[in-house]
Amino acid sequence: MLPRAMSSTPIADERIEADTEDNLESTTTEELLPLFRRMLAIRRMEEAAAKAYSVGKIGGFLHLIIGQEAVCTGAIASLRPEDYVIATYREHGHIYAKGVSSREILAELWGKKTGISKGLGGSMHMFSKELNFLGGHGIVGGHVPVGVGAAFKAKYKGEKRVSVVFFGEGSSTIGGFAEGLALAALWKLPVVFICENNQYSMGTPLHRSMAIPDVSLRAVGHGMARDRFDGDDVIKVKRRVAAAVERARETNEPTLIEIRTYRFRGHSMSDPGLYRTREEVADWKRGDPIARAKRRLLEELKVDEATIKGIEAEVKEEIADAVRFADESPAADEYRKYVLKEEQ
Ligand SMILES: Cc1ncc(C[n+]2csc(CCOP(=O)(O)OP(=O)(O)O)c2C)c(N)n1
Repeated sequence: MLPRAMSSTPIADERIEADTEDNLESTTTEELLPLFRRMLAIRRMEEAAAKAYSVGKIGGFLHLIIGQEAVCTGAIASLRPEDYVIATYREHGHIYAKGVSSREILAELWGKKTGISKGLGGSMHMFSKELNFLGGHGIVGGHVPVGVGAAFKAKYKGEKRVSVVFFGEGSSTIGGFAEGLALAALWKLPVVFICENNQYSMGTPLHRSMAIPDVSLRAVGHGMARDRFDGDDVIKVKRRVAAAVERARETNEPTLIEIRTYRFRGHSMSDPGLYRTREEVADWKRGDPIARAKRRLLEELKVDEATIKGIEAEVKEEIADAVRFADESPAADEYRKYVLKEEQ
């Protein structure tokens, strides 16, 4: 048997340079301000959800994306409304970035009739046919071929639509991921695979589940374009994903992108996160994508404090209103029957 070190021989494929350097993309206030607002709304919405969960307003599982907001916000900002997005159970930010309101998202979490899946899907199963959001999936990696299927349909019908598939690094060791990549490359489908590498699959770090902990290298065996970079700058995410989206739209070439990020909270609400140190978490928090965008707005783009404060107040009100809406909406009938055990 080969010694371990020999099996990780560097693999040459530099069609697209892998990059973890801190090279900021230039931007404007007009571009960054709305993205800052969107990221902040996602964070405040999920903080409201965590609070509601702790007092029993939300049942089942709840996986938050706090810390990772720049990935879904930047990536989805590079899309057209007709493009498809499919994601995992950590999808509240993705569906918000696709255009579903915080009211409909929180109402769904609360199990209310007014939720985006009529209160029947809950945290892991949010869908929007109108906005081309294909879920919300609880089976790790199982949704990857579904996203590839959407791209197949788009190409078959000559629609010039792109399908963007989000997944965690844990998906990249799953059969559906391998099959999805293989078919997308073979059939030249307009897909962008986005791995949100938040360093842990539940409590397992990547190097304990993959011999080569560089997810983007999985593209090489399929002759597929790839990219790899840090996901704390929303503008960088938007630009780099936009390049892959354009390639998919114009040439039907798929791309695998690995974006390095970090979740500040546990895997789900029941995870105390004992597998990582406080120092590690604190270190990643220094790269908080929202604080970073705010600093860029204030220091580099010279946006005045009052404008930022105005946006923060607006977001606070949006989420307070969404919480009120969710509180006051009627429970889904099935929820009342099976969970609350009410007589109908
Ligand atoms: C096929 C399958 N196996 C196991 C699980 C249990 N499970 C739920 S989330 C998770 C970790 C996935 O980690 P990753 O893909 O990195 O995504 P993250 O949660 O970090 O966003 C596991 C193993 C599952 N839902 N589906």
